Amino acid sequence: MKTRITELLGIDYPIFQGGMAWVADGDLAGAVSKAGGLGIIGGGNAPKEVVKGHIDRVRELTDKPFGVNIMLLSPFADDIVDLVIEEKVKVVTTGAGNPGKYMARFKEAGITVIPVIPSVALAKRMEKLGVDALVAEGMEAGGHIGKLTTMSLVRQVVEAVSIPVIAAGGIGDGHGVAAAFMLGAEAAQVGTRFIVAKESNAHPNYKAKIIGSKDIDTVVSAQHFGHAVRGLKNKLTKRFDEAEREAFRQDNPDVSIFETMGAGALRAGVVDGDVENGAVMAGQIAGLVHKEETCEEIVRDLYEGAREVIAQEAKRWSE
Ligand code: TUI
Repeated sequence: MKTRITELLGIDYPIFQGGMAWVADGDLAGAVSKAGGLGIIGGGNAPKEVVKGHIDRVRELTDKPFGVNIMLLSPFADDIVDLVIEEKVKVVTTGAGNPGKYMARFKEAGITVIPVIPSVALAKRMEKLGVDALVAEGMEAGGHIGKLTTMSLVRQVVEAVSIPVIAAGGIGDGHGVAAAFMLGAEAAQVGTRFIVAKESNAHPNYKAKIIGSKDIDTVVSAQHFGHAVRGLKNKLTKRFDEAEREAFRQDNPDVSIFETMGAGALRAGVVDGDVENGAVMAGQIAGLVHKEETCEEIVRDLYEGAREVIAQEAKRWSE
């Protein structure tokens, strides 16, 4: 099957693996790309040398296309932009901001640019800037999120732009992928399910917490004073909730707490496996993620699952 996205990128399946900070390293991205999806290295807050190591690792694992996600709030964002150009990375996704100031350099380098956007306004601005496609990410997603749900956002973005759209947020199996296509998306991005992949180096405690979670176990922290972030409930999110309630009571709240409380928390959760005091980012679909599987099994299940659902429904609707 072909979409503008599979054609643009030269991938076998219309499946992206989200570029998750600390989780999406060379091993994970390489395994997803090898399986025929688009593996994406999560730049996160990592310095250039670390991301370079991930790029080298993907290239050891496969010759297939892969991407790098540049997290625009990172102090190293400029360096990662230099790196993807030096390394001739073909695909870049961006998150947590507007990549406008880098566009001329990306285009000059022939890079396919795919910003993640949380609203129609930003989608239109990005299309005018000349980006190649958009990931429309709903607030079901884990990590830093906007305000709209995937259902509402994807449909409105597809209607508002002519470039292809990849749906993200709340997609964890073939049904979700099929739903994304029903909204007009031409690929789906999946994060949470890949955290528990066999090739994922996320700490076993983190994987176990996702596998053991149910639909209502995620919360959004720092919604009102910092950057809204979705993750599994734990001691850290309780402390965030308390700080937020306290900040609401004050006329001039000290919001720096929301930056300091986050610093290092993601590493603690993902790498050290401190799933109580660390950040355990995950999307609302975590309750659907039941077991550890290889990236090949996950990509295949997402694709074949969607095929089956779409074929069944096509039959039903044509009768
Ligand atoms: O970026 C993500 N997810 C993330 S980034 C991240 S690291 C982090 N940790 C704590 C606080 C902040 C970041 C963890 N998860 N997803 C893509 C995404 N991009 N979601 C929302 C956005 C976004 C938000 C605002 C994109 C553009 C934007 O533009 C604002 C503007 O400048 O107009």
